[in-house]
Amino acid sequence: MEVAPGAVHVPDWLTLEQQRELVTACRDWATGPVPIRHTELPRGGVMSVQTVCVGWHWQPYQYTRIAGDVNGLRVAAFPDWMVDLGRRALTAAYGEAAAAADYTPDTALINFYDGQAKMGMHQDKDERSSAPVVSLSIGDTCVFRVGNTETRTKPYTDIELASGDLFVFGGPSRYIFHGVPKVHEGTADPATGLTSGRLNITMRVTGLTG
Ligand code: MD3
Ligand code: FE
Repeated sequence: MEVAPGAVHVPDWLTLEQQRELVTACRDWATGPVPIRHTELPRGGVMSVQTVCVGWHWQPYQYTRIAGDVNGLRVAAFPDWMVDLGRRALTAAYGEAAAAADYTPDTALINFYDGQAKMGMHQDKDERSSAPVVSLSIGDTCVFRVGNTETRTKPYTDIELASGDLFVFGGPSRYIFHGVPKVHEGTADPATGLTSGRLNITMRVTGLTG
């Protein structure tokens, strides 16, 4: 379902088994080499969401290989199977005509939301590539706010993102304002391997080398 030009929602895309495998992989990443943490914002304050990165480490407003704001260690490598998953996600959202083989994500931001966590309206502009962003949701259902490219306020559309849902943001929607105003606590199916909270994995192309 196309929510805005280039913004395609594919509900229930991941099987339960894929969700369980992703939860296991994310648990491993969350415990090292660079553990999951509440990202500190440059103007003071910390995000309510907890984030761990793979491939490149994100901190506002840059990507590095080394997590200078956490423990100074290099983040885990971006696995080949995730490149593959990203390509299959692109095809699922945009169809066979999408040049999915040319899509090579090199970083994933893994966000964990407890029942109180939120993400304010923002644009993702730290990547030096305008390639699409692939988002996968596991666990609790949330309200996801899809805005516009001009302002962080109205008009926006609220949709629910549930466990197994895929969302791809490309083309004119790549620089859209978006956020997560609410997580519906306790809605996760324990069969996903997550007994509470919400996991969101976004794959991106940093446009960086080295
Ligand atoms: C639209 N994450 O990590 S996923 C983020 O659920 C982020 O954790 C949210 O926003 C989450 O930056 C939303 C959907 C999403 C992710 C990245 C986007 C939508 C996007 C980048 C550009 C446009
Ligand atoms: Fe974002």
